[in-house]
Amino acid sequence: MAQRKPVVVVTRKLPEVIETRMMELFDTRLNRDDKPMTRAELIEAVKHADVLVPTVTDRIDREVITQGSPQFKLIASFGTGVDHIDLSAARERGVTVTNTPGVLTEDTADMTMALILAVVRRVTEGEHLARAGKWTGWSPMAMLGHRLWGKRLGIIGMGRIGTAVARRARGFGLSIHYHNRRRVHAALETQLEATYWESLDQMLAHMDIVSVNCPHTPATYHLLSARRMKLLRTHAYIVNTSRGEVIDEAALAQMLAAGELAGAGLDVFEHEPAINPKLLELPSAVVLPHMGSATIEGRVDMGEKVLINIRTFCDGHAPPDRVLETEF
Ligand code: 8YV
Repeated sequence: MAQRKPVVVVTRKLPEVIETRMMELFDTRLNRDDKPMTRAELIEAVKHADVLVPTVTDRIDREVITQGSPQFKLIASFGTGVDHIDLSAARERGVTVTNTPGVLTEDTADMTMALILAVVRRVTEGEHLARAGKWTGWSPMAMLGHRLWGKRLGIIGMGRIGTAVARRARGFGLSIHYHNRRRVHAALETQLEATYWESLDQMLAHMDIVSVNCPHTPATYHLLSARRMKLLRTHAYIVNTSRGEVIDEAALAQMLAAGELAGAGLDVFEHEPAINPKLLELPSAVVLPHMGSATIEGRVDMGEKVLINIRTFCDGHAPPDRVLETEF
């Protein structure tokens, strides 16, 4: 890249400290009012930028990538998931893609536990009841949920976040089961006393709670299809802090409404920010606005990673968080 400072377009508002550093290091165009960029604005951006810093809310598809100018060489995404970026189009155009793995693992795992607790122990239902002034006093049979201790948790996707969830879940007395493309290292399995299920179908049929922690890829789209969710027992719960697309949301809403599943804790949705209206009516669904990684510490760490990725790339080195298409 030439000696001039690289032009960096940031699509959303980031923590102050990150924006300040970004301005110092690069010829940066910030989005101060945080209004999501339109498709036309994104295309305009790649026509003038060397580097684009998008988030999960920007769809960086083939059409956007191919309209980039020859100097457009890096997509330094602010986030771990890269399903909003067409990786093969980027590779074909010689555009490098980086993400921010690792720094939101613990926060997302915390939120997964929060959702497990909320849905199984009816935390939000109870809160709504109390706030609505409908609480008439303690009763032995009121607001009964289920005991977590001793139940089986099936983790779909035993990567960083899945493993962090497993560590926490053990403290709550849950036994750990998992399905993953590859079996994890034996030492980790032993440490977590985790049972590997090669067959997802088999695992689902035996779980009390299922946590989705795999990325959204063509292979995991609707991994929890209507057919698969029917394998779950009616007392089972589903929690998702990964990507909405991994679950057939309409089928899930239907099954919850029909009492074919006990509940669901969802931080992510198939058509964000839209949420299937059926889910919003169901007390057995706990819904959050994609806030699994929303801590100030996490956002700053993510920003630091973006800075490092841009800096190393522009200095002619391999950026540490380069995303390879083969990983997804
Ligand atoms: C991020 C996420 O906040 O990193 C991810 O993959 O899902 C979120 O928690 C978001 O992607 C930021 O772009």
